[in-house]
Amino acid sequence: MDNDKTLFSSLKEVLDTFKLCLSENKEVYLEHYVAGWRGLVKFLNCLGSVFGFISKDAVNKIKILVTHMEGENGSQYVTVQSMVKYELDNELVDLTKRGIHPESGCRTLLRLHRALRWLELFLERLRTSNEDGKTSVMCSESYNESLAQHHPWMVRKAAGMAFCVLPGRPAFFEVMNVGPPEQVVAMLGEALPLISDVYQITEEFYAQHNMLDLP
Ligand code: 1Q0
Repeated sequence: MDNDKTLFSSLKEVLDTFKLCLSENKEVYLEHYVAGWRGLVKFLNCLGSVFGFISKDAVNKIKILVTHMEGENGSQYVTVQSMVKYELDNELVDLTKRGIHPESGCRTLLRLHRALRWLELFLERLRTSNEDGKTSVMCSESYNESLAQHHPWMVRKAAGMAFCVLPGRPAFFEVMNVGPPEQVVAMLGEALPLISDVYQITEEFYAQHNMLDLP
């Protein structure tokens, strides 16, 4: 996957993947969740090598989840809900401090889940911004409201520096390859409620199981 240099054709396709995440009874399919993140990482890679440390971490987390999904207990890793139940029932999660399960599916997914909140906040700002809106400001505000609260000082600092070199809104819209700005805004308006649903459902499920602070 590290060597996957194929460019995605449009951000719409990536965001559409998140639509596929929800089953009829509101479970979150890991396969599509992971596919969505893969697509986002490709997008991130298009923005330049300063984001390499972010994309590396995301790729690493995706790989951990895929290893579980393709492993001998893969049938337990179909949805977020089945994964959580399986890992909790079999004591495969470090609940209070880091221990013998540093790569549990639950703690790994939680990191991506928190990043999904950043994505939701960022895309919402992008959607409602005007032509001269600053992507670096939108990005850091969204980060401060979400992921930053879980990151140590060094990571926050490095992230802040990377945000400064984000391209402006017009260049961003272009890389998204969705069409003219009105179309981007419309696409975001359609995609965001679904991303938000996936986020909320995961959040509530993790909360019910007291797992929002996994080490
Ligand atoms: C567009 C700019 C992208 C900015 C992404 C914001 C996220 C910043 C995160 C910085 C984290 C970096 C490195 C490592 C962090 C880990 O310590 C942390 C915790 O893990 P652990 O194992 O140490 O407990 N990891 C995380 O918090 C996971 C972070 C995953 C970030 C995944 C970001 C993938 C980004 C996709 C970009 C999508 C852009 C789409 C926008 C489209 C709009 C045009």
